[in-house]
Amino acid sequence: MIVKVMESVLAANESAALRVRGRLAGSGTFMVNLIGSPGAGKTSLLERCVPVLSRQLRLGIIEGDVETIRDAERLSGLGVPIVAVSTKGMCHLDSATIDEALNGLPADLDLVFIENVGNLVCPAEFDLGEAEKTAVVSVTEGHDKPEKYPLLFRLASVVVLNKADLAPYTDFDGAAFRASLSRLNPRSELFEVSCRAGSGLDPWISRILSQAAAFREGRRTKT
Ligand SMILES: Nc1nc2c(ncn2[C@@H]2O[C@H](COP(=O)(O)OP(=O)(O)O)[C@@H](O)[C@H]2O)c(=O)[nH]1
Ligand SMILES: [Mg+2]
Repeated sequence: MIVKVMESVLAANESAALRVRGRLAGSGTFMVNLIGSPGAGKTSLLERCVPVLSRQLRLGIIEGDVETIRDAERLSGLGVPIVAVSTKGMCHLDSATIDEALNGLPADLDLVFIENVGNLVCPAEFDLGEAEKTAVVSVTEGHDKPEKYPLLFRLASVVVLNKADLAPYTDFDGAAFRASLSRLNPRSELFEVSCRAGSGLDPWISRILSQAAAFREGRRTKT
């Protein structure tokens, strides 16, 4: 019975995700779903990169949070449109919510970032109609996270490994992390960064720029 309920929730989510995907294909808007634990650095990544990306792209942000709109407030000085979604306790965003949130953003954007609710499990299960999922993890969480939360790492085209500045103070095993990642998803691209130091971000920014441009031109090859 519980399985049936879950199936119908996911089926409803899938139909709204199709609607969102069609809508974004029509406007040529590349949408990236950032998924990671609370504290991994999702908002910090946006704080660092949005000022650079918004020089070249028309950009919007959908900020998901369980209770507050603090992250949206943190980003409000960046000069890009933001829709804050408070899920009121729900541990993930769903596609119907994203469809509605997109109504609050300009229709002709090149790029939309979603900061999903901090969680490595449920957000991976819900397709939001995004072009790609990006897992944001940090060295302080431990190198075993891909093995423990495999769905996210199987689905994420991109993994951002943050807090490289703290690596010397942890027992994070980069080789073990990379081995798990390539076993779960050999095609995923890994970017090792420090949002604190501002290091390692340029390759990620360049990739977003080229993917957004290719998406807009409709010639992005499916991964
Ligand atoms: N040392 C260090 N701290 C970071 C880095 N990136 C983010 N933080 C800190 O980690 C905490 C959580 O970051 P936040 O962006 O709010 O994470 P979110 O919950 O995933 O959005 C904040 O105190 C940040 O200042 C980093 O690269 N290095
Ligand atoms: Mg955040």
